[in-house]
Amino acid sequence: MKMGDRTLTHTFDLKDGRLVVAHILVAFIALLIGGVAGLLQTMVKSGTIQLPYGIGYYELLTAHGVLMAIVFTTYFIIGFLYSGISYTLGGKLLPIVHRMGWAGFGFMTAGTALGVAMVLTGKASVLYTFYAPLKASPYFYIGLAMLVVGSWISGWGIFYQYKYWKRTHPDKLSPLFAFMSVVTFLMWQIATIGVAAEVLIQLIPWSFGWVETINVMLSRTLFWYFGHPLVYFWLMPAYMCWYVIIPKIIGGKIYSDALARLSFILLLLFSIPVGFHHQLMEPGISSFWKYLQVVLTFMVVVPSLMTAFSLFATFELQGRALGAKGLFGWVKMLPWKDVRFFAPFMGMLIFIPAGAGGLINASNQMNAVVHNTLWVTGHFHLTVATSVALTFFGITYWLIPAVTGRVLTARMNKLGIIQTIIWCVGMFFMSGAMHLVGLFGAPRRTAFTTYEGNADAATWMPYYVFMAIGGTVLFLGVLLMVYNFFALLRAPKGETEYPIGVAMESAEATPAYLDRWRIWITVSILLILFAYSIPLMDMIVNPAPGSKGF
Ligand code: HAS
Ligand code: HEM
Ligand code: CU
Repeated sequence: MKMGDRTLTHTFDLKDGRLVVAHILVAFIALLIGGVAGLLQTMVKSGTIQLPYGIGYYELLTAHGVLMAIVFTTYFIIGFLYSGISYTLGGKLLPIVHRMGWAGFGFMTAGTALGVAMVLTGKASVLYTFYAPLKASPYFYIGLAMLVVGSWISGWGIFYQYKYWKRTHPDKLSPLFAFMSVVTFLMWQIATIGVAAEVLIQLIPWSFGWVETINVMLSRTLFWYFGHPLVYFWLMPAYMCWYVIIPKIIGGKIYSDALARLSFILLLLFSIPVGFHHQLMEPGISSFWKYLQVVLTFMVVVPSLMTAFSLFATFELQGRALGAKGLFGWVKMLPWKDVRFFAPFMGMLIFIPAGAGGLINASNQMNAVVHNTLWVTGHFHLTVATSVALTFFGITYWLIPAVTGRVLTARMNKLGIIQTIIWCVGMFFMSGAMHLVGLFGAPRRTAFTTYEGNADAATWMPYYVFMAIGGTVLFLGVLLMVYNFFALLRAPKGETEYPIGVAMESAEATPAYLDRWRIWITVSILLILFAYSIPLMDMIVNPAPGSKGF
């Protein structure tokens, strides 16, 4: 069959399926090991246990952050996006793209193995944010660089398949899933330049001892130039599921293809020039540039509000089409017993308080209250560890069967529902306690301490206990999810649909300018230059005294 001839109801190419499964497999192994570390952290913090064999708390915390926030997410994302690219852009990957997918996987996996080995042997206890002056073995940074290069190769594969499809379908609107994948990886491509520069120019020479000191301010700034878009790199694939997959699963339609594309373009434009909202409490950046980036931060909230709006619209219209009455009657019509809907939906619901917390963080004065407290840890266990993670879990239940030629059984569906509930309950306790105790000033990134009997610190203890209870429940959730993944790999053979939604309006309703990549890339780069050029130059030309490593 010629590529491009297939309609959107074909079965999945099983050879591409193996590439997808390889990525998801690594993701769930990372989730398992990261989950063990997370559980131990809550135990240590509450004084329940002490770490054996001289394992340091920061070794553990680095392993947790790296495995969860970098390895679990990146592998899942690439696996998911490759599956959708294969399915929607011609029904299978071009041979060269298939090879690029495996090459990216190989690079990333070699880099991950090296980096994680350094962390687990205590040679890289520098936390998942790894900026100076904390110093790791150079091999940790080399591992990171390989991970990033591997992700680039995979991203280029996506661009290649997209370009080929456009060339062979000159007058057609590209599939929404593919469009969104391209935006996600364009954003990733631009954002990772910052971290690549930090690792190659600063961290590697310094950790090898070729230079004695390092410009800490610059290293933090380059990191956060990358670090904020990193969180959107996690979020955008979850949004892809919400926009493209969920409407199909509930039997409805995508509210607006044009709105979905516009929100992704806005994410591309505004998710990068905002890193300073992680550095609001730092000296060395003048208040004007902080202010500017906070304004841009509030701009990047707009596409999330657009997303909330169009999801509500899809749900309500579908509910009413099924005969729902009254203001909220449509809520009852949603397929609550289908884990493919239920898990991502709980992610959406929890994204409301999660995002609200983000708005609090981004407000300068309130940032002074919450910065470096457990409040922030609470914030991102709702965003990435719940909204994003639950959406990824929800995807797994149809993705694995679809790409391996199997079916989701009623029993697995039920286990999935149970897993989702466990996760929400565990996170309610853990993240809830983190938010509260953070407001009382309890710092993040600390092991157990009584602060020499300090009376205020003593009042934090009960919250730490709730964190440990929540952490234990969550760990059960991790175990069940990993079990579910392996069980799905051995589910009964059969056919599972790859659920791609269709839009309510016709393709002509999507304006062509949304596809003008050159314009969007140019605007994105201009915004970045605007927000970063002067403060960066200032850091390079007038550096603070260089720092040795710690
Ligand atoms: Fe954040 C720190 C600000 C979103 C992750 N964030 C972090 C860190 C992480 C993280 C990992 O300005 C810590 C980094 C570290 O280790 O130091 N964040 C924001 C803002 C947003 C935001 C303004 N963050 C995220 C997302 C993340 C994430 C998404 C991961 C996936 N964050 C900050 C700031 C800091 C920060 C400061 C630094 C703090 C400090 O001092 O260190 C916004 O993008 C949020 C916008 C979202 C909304 C919600 C829209 C709601 C939707 C759901 C619709 C639901 C439906 C269902 C339809 C406004 C889309 C309803 C149906 C019914 C029936 C009810
Ligand atoms: C940090 C527990 C799942 C990402 C932490 C901390 C705890 C914790 C207690 C804070 C430690 C401190 O500041 O001293 C858990 C438990 C989990 C879990 C029990 C489930 C079993 C996840 C998931 C993700 C995640 C699924 C992301 C996908 C992070 C990150 C940090 C963190 C990025 C920050 C590390 C740092 O400050 O360097 N986790 N977590 N966690 N967690 Fe989790
Ligand atoms: Cu941010």
